[in-house]
Amino acid sequence: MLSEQIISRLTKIVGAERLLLEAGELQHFGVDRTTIWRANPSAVVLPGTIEEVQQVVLLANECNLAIVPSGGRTGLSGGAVAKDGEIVVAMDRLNQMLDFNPIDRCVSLGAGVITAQLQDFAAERGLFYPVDFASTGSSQIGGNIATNAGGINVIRYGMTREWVIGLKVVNGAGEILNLNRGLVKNNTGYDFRHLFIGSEGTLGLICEATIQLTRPPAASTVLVLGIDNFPAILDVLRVFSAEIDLSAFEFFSQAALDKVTEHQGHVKPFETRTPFYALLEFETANESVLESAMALFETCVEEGWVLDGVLSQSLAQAKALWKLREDISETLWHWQPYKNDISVRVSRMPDFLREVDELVAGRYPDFEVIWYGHIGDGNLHLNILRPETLSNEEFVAKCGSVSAEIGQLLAKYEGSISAEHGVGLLKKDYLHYSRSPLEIKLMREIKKVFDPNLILNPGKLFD
Ligand code: 2HG
Ligand code: ZN
Repeated sequence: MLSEQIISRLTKIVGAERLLLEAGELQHFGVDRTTIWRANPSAVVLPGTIEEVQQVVLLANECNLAIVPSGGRTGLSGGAVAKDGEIVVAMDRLNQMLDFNPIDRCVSLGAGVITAQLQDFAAERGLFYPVDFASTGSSQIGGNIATNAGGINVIRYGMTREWVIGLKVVNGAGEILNLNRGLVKNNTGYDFRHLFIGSEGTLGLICEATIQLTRPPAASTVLVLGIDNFPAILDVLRVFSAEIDLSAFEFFSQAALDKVTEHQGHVKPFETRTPFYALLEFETANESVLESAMALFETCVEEGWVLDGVLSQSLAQAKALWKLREDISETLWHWQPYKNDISVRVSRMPDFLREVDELVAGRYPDFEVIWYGHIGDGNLHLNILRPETLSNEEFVAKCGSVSAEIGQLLAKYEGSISAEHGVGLLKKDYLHYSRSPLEIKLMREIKKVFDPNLILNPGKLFD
């Protein structure tokens, strides 16, 4: 509970209508997509300017209040969960396009702009914002930057980090930093912008960003292949990427396809059932790319890697094929899945996957594990479905042990416990499998530089 005095000071900063205290509103703004923690913020504020954000942070420092920054709350690691009476600072009102420059091909915008809005804004000007993933309809740019969001085009365009050329943030001390100011080249010492990208709201609140846009791709074709075994997926990746610039190379298991076709009513790509499926996308500006793709498909069939396949003949078909992959995450919410988002170097994936499979099958035989992910960049989404016999608490506890064992394997394979979703609350206990004690110590010290009173998103990333 906040004191009357703090409530009145917050009201002065943002106005009575922008200070939310009702139980329903607290519930709404206090969680992300995770279902493990209960929302329990003490208040939600909706600032309308960077100066208002600054005032809230200064007040929090003065009165020792914790802040949870909040974007579209589509996160999957609990990074935006407010469970301990924190003040949620929601960026929804910082949702303006501020400046567009066609020569620099960049746009400055408020952190609360929805990702799809930015994509549309770019398209309307003959440009392209390439970071794309299933929740672009509700995720906000500020949250994407705070988690360095990845998605389905990373092999071609990189992660969010690649597209941020300027940032305005309020750090934990309540100071405003205007970082990099839209420059492409700027070698003037430490680039703080990159420290804030992916910092999960632990160093500052991202209020504005300048985003680089690019030329739109030519029309694309989607190819879905039925694959005989996991190592064969990598053979397919190798031969295709040797000849064609792929914009996506995704994979999913037969179990994932079954769930998505049964629950969403999507049509199967073809009748043959295969253990794994790969989805490839590439630009087809000219016929020769299609000819190469067909020839490569035949090679893959001859080698015995690929058992069946379908090539999109229209934009509508390409979109329908994408849905088989993109709707998996949404479909699996039905089972309250425990999510792992891990990466290893692509070349190590078959051995790693075999070891994880053996581990889960041997030690947790009642768990159904659904595999899918962005195989082209080494990122696997391993979703464990909750068996009906286990309560959510029992299930989460058991999955924690699985994560620790997978963490040990990741350490052996020099992989990452979080490829793209971030650490948040969900993975902080496993951070040490990917980062050395020295690195974690230095991260804590860096946090203190930007957030000396440790008021920003406490308990996220590390304790
Ligand atoms: C995806 O690639 C998203 O579909 C979500 O990153 C993954 O829900 C997941 O585990
Ligand atoms: Zn993903």
